[in-house]
Amino acid sequence: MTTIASPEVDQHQESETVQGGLPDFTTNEYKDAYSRINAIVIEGEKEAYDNYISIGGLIPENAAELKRLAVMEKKHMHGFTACGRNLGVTPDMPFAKKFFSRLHGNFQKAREEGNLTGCLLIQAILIEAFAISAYNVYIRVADPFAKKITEGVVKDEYLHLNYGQEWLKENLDKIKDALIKANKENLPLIKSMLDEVAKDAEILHMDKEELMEEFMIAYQDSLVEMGLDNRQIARMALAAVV
Ligand code: PL3
Ligand code: FE2
Ligand code: FE2
Repeated sequence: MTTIASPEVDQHQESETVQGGLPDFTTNEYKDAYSRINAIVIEGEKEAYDNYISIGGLIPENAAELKRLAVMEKKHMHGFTACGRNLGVTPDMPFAKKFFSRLHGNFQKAREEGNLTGCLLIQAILIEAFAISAYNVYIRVADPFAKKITEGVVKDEYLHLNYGQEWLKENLDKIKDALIKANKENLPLIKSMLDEVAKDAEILHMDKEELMEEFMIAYQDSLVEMGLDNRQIARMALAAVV
């Protein structure tokens, strides 16, 4: 009776993950994980559409531009729907709705309060940075069909992040306190969403550390661009761990 796993097998599996080898897209395990991840992305793009339309209601003079961003999100949603269909996967939409529910609730609350800073931080900074990190990592391990679609999508997500960043930058003096408060309430949600998706992401050969790194790069870059100093950025980032 053998009780110890063969070291050769372990090594082989590990090197596949570390080197980011492509997974087998046809296994039940892959498809099961993909049914949740694909749903998250579809739901995220759908909510992003709604959120940019809502933000347009709060900045009427930018409503046309925000409508253009929203339309891109709808296109992303259709693209990712095609990715699931291409693999023969049915997205688990109820799971995805629940996955976004707390963040969605905070966005609705900010919107009702006319808290534009909160709305932009949630959608244009946190959700977009989350999407950018996930899509950049996914592109390296996606099937060829999804890779092509995701490459097109991620370019748009930088535009969306940039939109929010520029508005927050222009208004920074007035909104800094509201920004810090909204960050404290919402960055921890992003962290727990990342924790929640990590196991399924691993099956897609997406590494959690890499996702966190990519997120922090996009998030911190945007805070630098807004004009926050190192100490303020460190404080804001630490809201994820306390
Ligand atoms: C706004 O433009 C997009 C909002 C989507 C948020 C997505 C979060 C992604 C999470 C997890 C990993 C997925 C990767 C791959 C894609 C099929
Ligand atoms: Fe998008
Ligand atoms: Fe976006």
